[in-house]
Amino acid sequence: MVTVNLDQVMAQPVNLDTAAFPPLTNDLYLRAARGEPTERAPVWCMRQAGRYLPEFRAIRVENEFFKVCRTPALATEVTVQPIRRYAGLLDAAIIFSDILVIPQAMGMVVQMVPGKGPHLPEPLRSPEDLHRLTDKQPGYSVDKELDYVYRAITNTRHALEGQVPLLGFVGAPWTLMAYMVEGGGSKTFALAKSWLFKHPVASHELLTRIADVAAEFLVGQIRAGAQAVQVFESWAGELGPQDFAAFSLPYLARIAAHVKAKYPDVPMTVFAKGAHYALEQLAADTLYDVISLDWTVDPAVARSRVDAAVQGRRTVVLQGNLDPTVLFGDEQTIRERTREMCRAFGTQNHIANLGHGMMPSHDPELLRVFLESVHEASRT
Ligand code: 1CP
Repeated sequence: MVTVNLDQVMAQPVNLDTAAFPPLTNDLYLRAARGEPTERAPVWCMRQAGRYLPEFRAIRVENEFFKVCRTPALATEVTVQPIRRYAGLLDAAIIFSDILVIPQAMGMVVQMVPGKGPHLPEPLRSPEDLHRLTDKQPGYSVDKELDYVYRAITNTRHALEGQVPLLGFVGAPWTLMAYMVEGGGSKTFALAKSWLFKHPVASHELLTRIADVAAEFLVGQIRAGAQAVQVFESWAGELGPQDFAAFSLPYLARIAAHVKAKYPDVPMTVFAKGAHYALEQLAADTLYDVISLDWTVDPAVARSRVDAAVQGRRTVVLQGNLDPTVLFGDEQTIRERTREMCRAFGTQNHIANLGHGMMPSHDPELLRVFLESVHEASRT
């Protein structure tokens, strides 16, 4: 039985004090992300706060998606829900928000359509539409537009009571451009990709502007209390190597350079889903501490390619990468596949995760099996 007392959630006092956060009692994720030795691999899951959890759905019944994002008490509650349910098993929390808060903060209308996902009713149809974006208007402030995310982060840091670190995140420029041009998800990305070839100059302008908003936003999230950050390039795999090198990699690198100049010690992760061909460039040509892998990449192969690319100049940590659909299998299969995954990564310089996010039809108790299996399998 799931009971969520909304009145009680809303009655929680909001704490926006960034000067004194509770001390962190589990720093496994942060140590692993910095390439320090760990007694086992930390574990968390992309989309761990979400629709597969009945306690999340109970909140959503009465609250529109972006209202949850904009109300610190609600965003905090859904961020903490998986930490509470899987007590002692998760090693990080990720702030409840969405990658599409950036297009919104640049003046676009974004709706979350139940059962369908994001819908942008007035997409960018041609380069002239760039004038509609607000980020170059006088007095524009990323921090003002996205202050509600900062408030949610600060409040959540207090509510977590130091149990696990809190991650911030942004969508990467190409992925956000794809939504802004397509007006939503897409099977072929024909509109967004045609921009790259028809309007390369305008595409680069748009990607640069998104990258600069994203970088500022990550800096603000860290200032508000995020202890590590992840950049989601979910549609990297729609680009081949040549176009990834031109339209994704430089902007991923730009974001990391900007954030690292201000916060060199805050771990940064890049998840370029489908860009297996670019592992060497991500390792050698960007400042991300952690490269997150989808399940199509063999962990041992990834490890050796990344090590060869950096040649001992720095440690690159790998995150991932169990196929999320393995969680549709039985317990024994999940245990075996998780053990094999942990063995393939080795016990060090690895953050265990799925190769992509949790899905609405996943059974929460089978996620528990995955988390327990990582704890058992990755102990040194
Ligand atoms: O009705 C609902 O409640 C909407 C479901 C939902 C949720 C729970 C959406 C709509 N977004 C989120 C939260 C979310 N999105 C988080 C929160 C924290 C967590 O991970 O637990 C995060 C990190 C995201 C990031 C996100 N949103 C990505 C990148 C990660 C990925 O999965 O590749 C992407 C691509 C989105 C877009 C988006 N938002 C929502 C949906 C259903 C989608 C995908 C739609 C599509 O396939 O185009």
